[in-house]
Amino acid sequence: MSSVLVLNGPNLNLLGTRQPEVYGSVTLADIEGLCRSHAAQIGLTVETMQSNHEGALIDAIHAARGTHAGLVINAGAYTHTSIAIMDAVASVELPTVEVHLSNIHAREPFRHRSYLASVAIGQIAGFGATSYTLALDALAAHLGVGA
Ligand code: CA2
Repeated sequence: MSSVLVLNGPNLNLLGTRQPEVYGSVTLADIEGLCRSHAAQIGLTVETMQSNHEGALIDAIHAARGTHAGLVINAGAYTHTSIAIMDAVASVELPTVEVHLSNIHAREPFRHRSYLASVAIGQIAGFGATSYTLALDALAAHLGVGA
């Protein structure tokens, strides 16, 4: 069965504890559980990882090569700043879906730029936790899993 790495970046460990008006009330554990159960329904397995550290995220992306068939990444604020994460995604040559809970294009201008977008197969933003299940669906379709 194809395995997907679901990576979450800085501050996403705080989900459900602060700013519910922006990010909703679901916790990261809720999202990871949702990803696991949805993946099982569509013929994928999921591994999850969260870090507040850019280098740790890059190490996880490098380690995904040869282990996972694709990536789902919410890089948090690193989305808008990190050429290093963009380069890591490009280097592993794994199909990657960029996800965001909020609609980054309807927020402050500095959130409109995504360095990841140019190396991802696509971006899903604005659907809360559902962004993640939509990303898994898109990756499954791209991989031809469950077709
Ligand atoms: O909408 C998203 O998923 C974001 O990636 C979330 C990032 C933000 O910097 C991006 O522009 C869009 C921030 C995650 C911070 O999460 C928090 C959760 C609860 C309390 C505080 C921060």
